[in-house]
Amino acid sequence: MNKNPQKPNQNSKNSNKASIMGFQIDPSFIQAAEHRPKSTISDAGSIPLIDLSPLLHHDIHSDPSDPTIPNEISSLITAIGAACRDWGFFQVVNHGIDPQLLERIEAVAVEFFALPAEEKRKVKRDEVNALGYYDSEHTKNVRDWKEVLDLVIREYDDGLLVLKNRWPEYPPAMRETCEEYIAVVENLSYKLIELIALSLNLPAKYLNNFFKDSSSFFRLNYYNPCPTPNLVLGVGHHKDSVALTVLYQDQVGGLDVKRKSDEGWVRVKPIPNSYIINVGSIIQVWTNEKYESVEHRASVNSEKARLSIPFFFLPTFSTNVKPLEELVSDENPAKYEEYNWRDYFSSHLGGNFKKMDKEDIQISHFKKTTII
Ligand SMILES: O=C(O)CCC(=O)C(=O)O
Repeated sequence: MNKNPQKPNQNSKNSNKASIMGFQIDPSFIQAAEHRPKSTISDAGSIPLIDLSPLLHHDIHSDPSDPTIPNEISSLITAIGAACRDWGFFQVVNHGIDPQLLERIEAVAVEFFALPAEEKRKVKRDEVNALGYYDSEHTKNVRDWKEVLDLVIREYDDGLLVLKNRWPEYPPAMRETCEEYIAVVENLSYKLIELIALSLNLPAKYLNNFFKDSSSFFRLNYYNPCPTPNLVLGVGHHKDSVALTVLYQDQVGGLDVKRKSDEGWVRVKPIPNSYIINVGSIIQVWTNEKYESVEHRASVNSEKARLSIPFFFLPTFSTNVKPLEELVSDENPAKYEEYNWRDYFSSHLGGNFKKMDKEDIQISHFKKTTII
């Protein structure tokens, strides 16, 4: 890991730096007092840990009421259902992805972010095509203390929304390693979505069709050390608007999750070769809130750079997202109006690109009002 990396580009001519605790910090990074992270955040009582090793020995049966489902798989389905309901987050081990591939993807990512700023800017995101390198992303209108490289698994261009990968020339192994990685992490995402479908008493492959020609994307997040970690966030508090996030992180730690039971922040303890899975807003709508998308954020620290690699598992852009018929009833009517995934996704891009005067569109905007 590069121990002396460059800061997010706060040296640009436009930045008005303020002296904070003796450090020159661009004020656009500074979080409002109520969102600043405490330095004492604990990893005790954190998200459930689930062992996926039963999947290494058994297939996933398609019918949730099939009496021949092995006990180990039934227990796994129950554990995943409980984690989605109670936490919206869980951590998995024994997922079957080769640890050497994880080492290789970490290595190319670290090598890329250690390149000189001019080299990284050769693949910089712009207002037309939202993919590539970026160091000024905003979450809820506050700048994140991070650099990213965004890529999609399937390029897209409908004239208004353009998503074309910008592959860096260096490190030379970047493209091949990412493509190899994407294939296996997508496969893991399918297994997880099948277990989630079974936990909802739906056939295992019930949700799979939504992901045919998926709009899934893949991000490398790099958080440089920060002299004032109590004032900024690597990624501000947010909920993922995706179906499922499948995140790999290095051993530094910094992902904080808002615990549903008491709304307290807890740190996710890094476990070697594990993944952190969270339910996004699309699953929240599909399940009519049985499973909810939960707030999380990335804290930074003053000593070590941190790398995280989320894979955002997303439906095809033409999907109209609405509560699944099987999960609504007279007693539990649909809580959301239908929305189009492409339009929703596209409306978010501007807000991530720069500071805006208004908040991004959220699924709460599609929530039906209850008349009593
Ligand atoms: O780096 C992390 O652990 C969290 C990243 C995240 O929430 C995001 O990229 O949306």
